[in-house]
Amino acid sequence: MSRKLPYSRVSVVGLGYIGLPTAAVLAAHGIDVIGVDISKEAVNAINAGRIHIVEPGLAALVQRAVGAGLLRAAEKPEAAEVFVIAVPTPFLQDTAGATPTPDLNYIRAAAESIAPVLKPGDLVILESTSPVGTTEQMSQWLQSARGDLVFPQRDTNSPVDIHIAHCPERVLPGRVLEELVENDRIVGGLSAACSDAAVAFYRRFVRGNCIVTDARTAELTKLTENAFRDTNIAFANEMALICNHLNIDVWELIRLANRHPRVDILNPGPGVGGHCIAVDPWFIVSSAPEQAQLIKQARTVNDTRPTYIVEQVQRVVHSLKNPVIACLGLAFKPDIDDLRESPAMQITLQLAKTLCCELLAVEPNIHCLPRTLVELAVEFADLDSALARADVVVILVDHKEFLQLNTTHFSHKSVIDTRGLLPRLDNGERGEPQRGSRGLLTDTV
Ligand code: SAJ
Repeated sequence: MSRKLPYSRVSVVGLGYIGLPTAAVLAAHGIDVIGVDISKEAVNAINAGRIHIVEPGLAALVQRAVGAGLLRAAEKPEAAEVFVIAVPTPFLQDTAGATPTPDLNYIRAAAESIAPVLKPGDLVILESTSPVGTTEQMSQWLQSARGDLVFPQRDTNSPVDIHIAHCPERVLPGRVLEELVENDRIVGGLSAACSDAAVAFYRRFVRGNCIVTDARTAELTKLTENAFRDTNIAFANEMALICNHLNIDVWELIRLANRHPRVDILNPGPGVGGHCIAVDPWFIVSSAPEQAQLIKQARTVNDTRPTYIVEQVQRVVHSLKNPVIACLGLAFKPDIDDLRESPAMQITLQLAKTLCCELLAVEPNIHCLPRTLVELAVEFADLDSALARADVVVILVDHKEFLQLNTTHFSHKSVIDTRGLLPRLDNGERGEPQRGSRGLLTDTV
């Protein structure tokens, strides 16, 4: 007689860039999944087998899962054995200059929405990136909503009705489906039994290791990973500033320094975008403001980068008569459609507001421009026509379409290359950035 596998019915709360791929991967492993989202449009799209975000391979996976009857979306939670919470944790900045603080309202709303359908034996996993202490806080919110059930509290191993763990998502947009399965998982239960329950769940679809710790350490681990990357990008961006001041090619400098066996400098760019690396370090700063000096300074270096790029473009434009400017890329990184917290968007917006010239925007991953740009008379252009018309080209994202160009496409134009794309074209490098390949045009930043 076949034995039912543990956790065969899972609810994923929040069907965004993490929740939807997670739901689809679970369904692909034969698990019955109910996805929950407050957006009616997202729910309707998913139930029709379509997706509302761009992620390689996801459309086909969702279509198959919905077709097989293993994935269904709803606006309200239903009973399940596991609840995976994958809702946003943005930050709030009350006044300019103040340290941003985490906004836990989405987590609270998600917890309160699942509370009525919880039953003894269920497992609740918080995957949203969270400041230290959030998982305990979530357990308290659940306890307040369901006085009839026993939820775990910090540092106690007494029997509970519901198991709770924090298992931060750590997947890279653009490689989500692969990383969801292959990456190691940090599993931080509120007790040893909570961790065991969460490990049993992840083992159903994760090929990487499941490494157990407590919830607070799991929370800080995720924040640390993103703060580490932010600080390293800030170092590269600061080197770009120093090189510009000393008239040295930063790409060549980094390529040379990286030949040292213990040096691995990241790439400078137009700033750090997305809703993770530009946000999560603030969760550390707000919880330990006196101690987190370097992390805070790195945030400032990266946050000031878009303004610096705008100033570079303005300098070039002011020496020309009625130039046409083309901004290549609006997304926060290559080959995705995500414009949230994108420095490329921020730069294009600032240019549109401050320059009185024709401004073209090229973004191969979207179908139309965001309204904010349309209202400022920015024109949505395809790559060929933008390159044919532009006098000034601002390279903001190294999308695969731009890597297919060659340097002759840019001849007789002023180019502000924030991604070190031109040297890669000249060397015939179409893939990942070769850190620090030599810059060619004098107008590049
Ligand atoms: N960037 C640079 N220079 C670089 C690398 C990146 O300027 O050398 C910029 C990118 O252009 C982008 C930003 O940084 O604007 C962030 O991009 P990313 O690719 O570094 O990271 P994310 O935000 O897409 O995903 C990160 C990942 N974290 C780490 O690599 C430590 C991912 O594993 C996390 O799951 C994700 O944050 C998240 O959800 O927290």
